[in-house]
Amino acid sequence: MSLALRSRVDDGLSGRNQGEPEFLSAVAEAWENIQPVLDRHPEFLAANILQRMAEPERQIMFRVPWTDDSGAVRVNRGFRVEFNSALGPYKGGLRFHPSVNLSIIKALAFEQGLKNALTGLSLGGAKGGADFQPRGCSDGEVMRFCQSFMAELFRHIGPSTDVPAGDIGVGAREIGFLFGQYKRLVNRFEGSLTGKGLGWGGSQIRPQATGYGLVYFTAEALATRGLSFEGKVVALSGFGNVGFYALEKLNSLGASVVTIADEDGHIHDPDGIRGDKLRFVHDLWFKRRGSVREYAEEYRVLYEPGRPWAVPCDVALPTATQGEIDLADARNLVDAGCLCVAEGANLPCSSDAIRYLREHGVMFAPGKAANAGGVAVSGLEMAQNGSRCQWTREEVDRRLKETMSSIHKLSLEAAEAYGWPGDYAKGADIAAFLKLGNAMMDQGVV
Ligand code: 2IT
Repeated sequence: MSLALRSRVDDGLSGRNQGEPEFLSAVAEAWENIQPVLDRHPEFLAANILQRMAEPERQIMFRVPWTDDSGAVRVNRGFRVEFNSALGPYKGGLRFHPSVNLSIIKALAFEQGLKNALTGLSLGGAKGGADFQPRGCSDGEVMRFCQSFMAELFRHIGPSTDVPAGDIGVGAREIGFLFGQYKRLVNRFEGSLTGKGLGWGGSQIRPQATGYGLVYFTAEALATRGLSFEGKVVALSGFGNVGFYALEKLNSLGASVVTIADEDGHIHDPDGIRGDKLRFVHDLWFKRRGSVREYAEEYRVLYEPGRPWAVPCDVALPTATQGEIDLADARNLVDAGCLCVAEGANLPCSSDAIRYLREHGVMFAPGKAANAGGVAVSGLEMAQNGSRCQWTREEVDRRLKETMSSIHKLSLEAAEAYGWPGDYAKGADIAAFLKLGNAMMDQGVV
């Protein structure tokens, strides 16, 4: 970003948010992308929309004490950043992972506000979580942690106030424990969380939504170049809540997924992860939280430490976490012949990686557009809870597909209208900013 531009949009941002590199970089990236809007609509600058949009409406941090199985008292730090409510109740996931800190949660909450704007549903932006590692804990420990976490969070959330969901480290088990404690504390059965079990207020397709949506979005992007997933080779990283269901959908569309990865390394299976292997991968993650090394041992394929991005592929789908594709990885992807990168995770690609991919003609789909399927189906879960009904699988899948298609169209049209044809990153930020910015303008100085 140029110096003149920086001073135009920064307005003390870095000074007020020291020690928060993830947050500053998420905002800088978005502000750079929306420059053409500011040139055409100086009223946003006059109303100081940028400074207001980069300041969370409320940030909650709290102590989460719990007792482990040995009787020792442990303490974690809980967060909920309620970023923007101009479009609806605060909405966004909870992440339990040792890397969680205020900077990451603010970055994710800021992104979530823009993402949610793209869904066209009435959803504000938020994110939360704790620096807690559920992996390696017993069910009892996870339950006691969730109950303690909710003992504080419950006073801040509600179906029309703030509706958390899952994210990394928060799946069906954790949502169950959190919901049980919430209901006990408020004495009301209501939709204050999404990702609930199908038998108690959950929606069809919610577990699959982010992965399926990612594939639907990417298929639309490929179609703009006359391509489809049929016969394409796909490199995938995380194989959990997002990656596994993407894997499933990709197989059904005739693609061949040749890699999966975890924090330590990746496997390369040139025959594709299909048939029985899919069940193995399912159990590896959802039952055992095991290492991909086990896959390599079971099917006698290559295991290597490090990321999977140097493997020859047509499409790369980072589905693990933030910061998993840097400039060196982007170079590897270009050299490996990759033609499209779509973010299933939030903020997996660094700014210089994104620039490099774009400069080398690789289609790039940003997470706030490509992975919005999860929160979109959360929005549908809220609608079903509000009317005390449950839609069929086909109905939810149809709406998910429609939503991804509409986000794709919105992003492309905004990119075209503001002078960046085909640039999904700029298009998504511009479309989201216009939706959120205009709502804030209409609602006055609040
Ligand atoms: O990053 C995300 O969009 C999510 N973790 C889902 C949020 C939600 O409220 O469903």
